[in-house]
Amino acid sequence: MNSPIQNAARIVPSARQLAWQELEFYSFIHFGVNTYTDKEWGLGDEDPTIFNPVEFDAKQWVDVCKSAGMKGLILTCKHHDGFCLWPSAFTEHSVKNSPWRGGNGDLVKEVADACREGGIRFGVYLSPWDRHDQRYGSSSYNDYFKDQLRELLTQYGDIFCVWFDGACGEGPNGLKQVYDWDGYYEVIRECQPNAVISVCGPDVRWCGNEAGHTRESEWSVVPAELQDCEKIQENSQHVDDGEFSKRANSRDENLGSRDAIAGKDKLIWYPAEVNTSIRPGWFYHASEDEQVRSLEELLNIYYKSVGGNATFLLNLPPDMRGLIHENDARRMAELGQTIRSTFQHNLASNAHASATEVLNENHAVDRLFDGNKDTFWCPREGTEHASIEIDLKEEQTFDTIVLKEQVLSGQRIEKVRLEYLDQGIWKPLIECTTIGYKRICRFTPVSARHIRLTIEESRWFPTLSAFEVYLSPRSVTAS
Ligand code: FUL
Repeated sequence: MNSPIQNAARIVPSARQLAWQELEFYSFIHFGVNTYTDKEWGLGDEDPTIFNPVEFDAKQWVDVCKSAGMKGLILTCKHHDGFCLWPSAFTEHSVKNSPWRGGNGDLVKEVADACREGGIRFGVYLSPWDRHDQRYGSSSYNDYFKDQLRELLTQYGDIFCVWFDGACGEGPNGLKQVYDWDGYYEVIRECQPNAVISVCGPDVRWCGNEAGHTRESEWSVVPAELQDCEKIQENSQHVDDGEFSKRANSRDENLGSRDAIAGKDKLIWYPAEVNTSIRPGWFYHASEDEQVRSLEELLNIYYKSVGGNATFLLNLPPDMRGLIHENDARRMAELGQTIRSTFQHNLASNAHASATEVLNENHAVDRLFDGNKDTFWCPREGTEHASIEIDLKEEQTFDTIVLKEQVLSGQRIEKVRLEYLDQGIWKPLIECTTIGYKRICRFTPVSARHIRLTIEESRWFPTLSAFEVYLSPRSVTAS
């Protein structure tokens, strides 16, 4: 019989979860009537004629995303105000009654096409909370919502993600809606089986805050109860019936440790996404033009999310022209430039290594350096501790080490220690906890030829598919 920990170690991602995780970094685009009213939440009574992005250029959005190294884009096709960025056949409250493109435009299509042409993935945000539609609060609203999902999921090519927010406030008639989540999921699985359903969905977990904070130990294997829609906002307009407070909640700090999973009936693969905005608001406000997050802040969030076994969903709100503002665009280009130059040259690509134990030839330790995500080193089943000595073949200066588990086999590593050899003495470099899909370890630059990785705790037996060593440009400039 397997132990509970062994069972946890055997839980693996679905193909759609793995494909999503590999995107690592992608954008959120909040755009709609709020862009023109300077609001964060529209009331639903906005006149569609206010929507007129005269300089709208989907290619500019995609180019900005690509300059930062993003591999996807998620568009707010409909936010809480109910205004649709595509000419839905099921409502008049959409671009078709705006002056934009003479009422003949389809913004979702232009963005989806630009993503495809630019080689990035396209995803949709569709707010279940609708402050405009009169059907809200009745079962016919659920039908309306499913009809809209079908439109979005059948007319715009491949969709990588459907992003659901749990907001459930009152509609124009003062009623609240009982959402038919299972019915929504069915439509998505039917129309876009490869798309992940995020946040209020079964595939991708909300990290628990909108500020860009990440956990030190991010587990993708967590109690199944987290899968329930539990994005409860502090705002009084959102419902919190207290039901969720008794159970594991995506805001909890400790979700996947041995303690956190002990005694839980069912565990699942449910990886985290970190979502935040480049500015204080989700929608564009001219008053925030000087509050674009600094390069330092964004890099930090990037390293802690993408480099902390999560993905990074960064919101870039286009302005009234329909363009991503110059300040945001400039910051994205700087961010991309820094990330690209940091990870350009892996100083361990020709390294040699030895491990305390190797399962067999297929899992030899040189698998760490072959650049192939599907090959991996591992010791024998049941070996929870191991250490690997890496010889870079010559002394190198570095400040960043990337570690990757082979998550197709599960997430198992709980604690590792990195050291470097300095004149015959092993000196501490850094310690960290979980690794999962990717852990980016950063430290003050050191010069060394030998590095030692000690896996101090793991579940069942660890796997590692990559060990990469880099020097970031900041350290180059500083030295
Ligand atoms: C929240 C919404 O209420 C915000 O307006 C925004 O869309 C954010 C991503 O999710 O719940």
